[in-house]
Order: sequence, then structure tokens, then C-alpha cells
Amino acid sequence: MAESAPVIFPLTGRRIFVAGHCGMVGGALLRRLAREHCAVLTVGRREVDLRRQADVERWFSAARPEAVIVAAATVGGIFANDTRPAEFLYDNLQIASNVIEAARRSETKKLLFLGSSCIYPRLAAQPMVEDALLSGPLEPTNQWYAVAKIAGLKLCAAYRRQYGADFISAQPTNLYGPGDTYDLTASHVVPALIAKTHYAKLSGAGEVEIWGTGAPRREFLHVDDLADALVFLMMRYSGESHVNVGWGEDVSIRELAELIAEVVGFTGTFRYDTARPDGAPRKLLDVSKLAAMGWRPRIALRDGLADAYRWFVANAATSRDQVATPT
Ligand code: GFB
Repeated sequence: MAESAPVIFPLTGRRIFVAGHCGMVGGALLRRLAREHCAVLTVGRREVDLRRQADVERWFSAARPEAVIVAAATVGGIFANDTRPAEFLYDNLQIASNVIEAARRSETKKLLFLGSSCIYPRLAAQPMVEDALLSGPLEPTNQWYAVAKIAGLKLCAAYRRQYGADFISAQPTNLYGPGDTYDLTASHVVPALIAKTHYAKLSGAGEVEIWGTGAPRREFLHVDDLADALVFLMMRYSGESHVNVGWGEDVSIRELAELIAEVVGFTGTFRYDTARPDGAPRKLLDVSKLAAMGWRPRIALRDGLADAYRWFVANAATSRDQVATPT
């Protein structure tokens, strides 16, 4: 394994703002940052709506964080992206613009913005390198979210060039883990299949519905691995290009469903609803840039799914024995 890149921005003693601390990524960042000797700042949605420029600028000029991680976003799986295009575009453009500009005005020394696995072209060569950005058309189901996230990456690059700000961005693959969303109208595939197989097991239903053909391939990273990579990049990376963060291998949705069935203990069968969209055929990140800096993920998919399932049972599962499929 490559030797770790040197620390150029120590976090010790710094005041670091985690925007979006109630989300899955924000929660993982709070757990990870508890191991650094820094003061983590958070603010609730009722106090500051990150989509409102005046709220954000008022909060930044009072709090003056030295470092910022932008983990806030309006997020969701393929159904939410496809049916709420205006929210995905507007909310995420506003969050990116407001937080990045307020950070510059209040002289934040370092900022890290997060992209999403949909920013690359639908048919990008696999695994996808950082330079594949804007080299072809986007996947239609999530182009709205992708455009907003690409704008955020470009804002960081532009602020580096024009203002000399040390603003960087990371590009995570599909994420899962504790704190995920289990509402099927908004969830990604991992929590959706955990919930569906769990309730089918409880009710004795022999069959679970999977959207699409089961053929698309996705790479999944546990959110605690992501948080570790983000802290690594905050401390050790400064550059204009975004940096991919992934596991380095992918699985088909069919393989994922079988693995989740094993973890949950569901012994029935799957039915594929091909009237539902598949989305991008494959999304696997090339992670060689981050690996060359000396960072590697640790949580293998099976272990990570078991962890996510434990969290679901303890925190999100209800006494219902079935879940409604969104139409
Ligand atoms: O996780 P997912 O919604 O995200 O879907 P994307 C991944 C694949 O799983 C798709 C299939 O091929 C879905 O059709 N799938 C099967 C299901 N059953 C289900 C189910 O019950 N629920 C869900 N949600 N999927 C999102 C983007 O794309 O990923 C966002 O829309 C973002 O913009 C995010 O990039 C990371 O990988 O297709």
C-alpha cells in the first residue's frame, strides 16, 4: 500500500462545520471526527435553511468556521430523482452556492464538497476516472441531481482559481450504512431491499419485488469508510480535480439482492419488475488516485450490509409486516 500523503491541514484544535449532520454522511462524519481533536460545529434545519442565502451568510459570519464539509444535500434513489427533478436541481444548486460563497466571505481556510456517482456520463468507460466528467450525456433519471453536483464541483475549482481558496471536492460512489433512509419513495437500493426482505421474512411472503432487470452493476461503499476518506482528504489533499472515493469492485443488483437475502435470512424468491427503470447500466469508480495517496476502504460489502441491517432493526424497522411500493 502507498505511503500516506503528508498532512498539510491538521484538524487538531480547529472549528469544523459539518453541514448536513443529520444525514447518513453527516452522522458518519460526526462519529469519525470525534477521534480528531477538533471542535465540530452543527446547526439545525429550523435555525438555518441552507437553501436560503441570507440564513447561511448570517450563520457563517457569526460562527466563522475554519473548515467546512458540505455533507448536506437533497438526496434519494432512482424513484425520487426521477419524480422530483425540480427539488433535486434547485435545492442542491442553492446549498452548494450558498455554503461555498459564505465560506469564502467568512475566510474559511478549507472546504470539502461532495459529488455523487451520477455526475459521470451514463456510458462512461468503466471504471470511471475523474477526467470522465462532462465527456458525454448524463443518465436521464438523475441528470437534475447530477447537474447540481457538477456545479458544486466546478464552484470549488473556480473559487480555487479566482480567490486562491483551498476548496476541494470528493466524489463518492453509491453509499449505504447506519442512518440510511428506509422510506421506499426516497431510498436507494440497499435500504429498499433490506426493508423489503425483512418485512417479507416477518410476514412469510415468499416473494420480493426488485425494480428493473437486476442486471445493472453498482459499487457500494459503507458510509464509515467514506467518512474516513473525507477526513483523510481534508488533511492531506489540495487540488482542483475532485477525487473518487469507492470500494473498487461492483456487483449486479441481482447479486446484491441475494447477498441481502442471506444477511436478512429471507429464503423466498425475487420478482423483477422490468417496467421500472434500471438507471445507469454500470457505475464503478476508478479509485487509483486516492489509493496512490495511501487510503484504502476497510468494510467489505457483506460485513457492511450486516451492520446496516442491525441498524435498521434497532432504529427504523416498524411492526408493519409489509411496505407500500411507490407508484
Ligand atoms: O440505489 P438506486 O436508487 O440508485 O438504484 P442509482 C440502483 C439500482 O437498483 C437501479 C435498482 O437499477 C434500481 O432500478 N433497484 C431494484 C432499486 N430495486 C430497487 C428498489 O426497491 N429501490 C431502489 N431505489 N432501487 C441514484 C441516483 O442512482 O444513486 C442518484 O438516482 C445518486 O442521483 C445515487 O447518484 C447515488 O445508482 O440508480
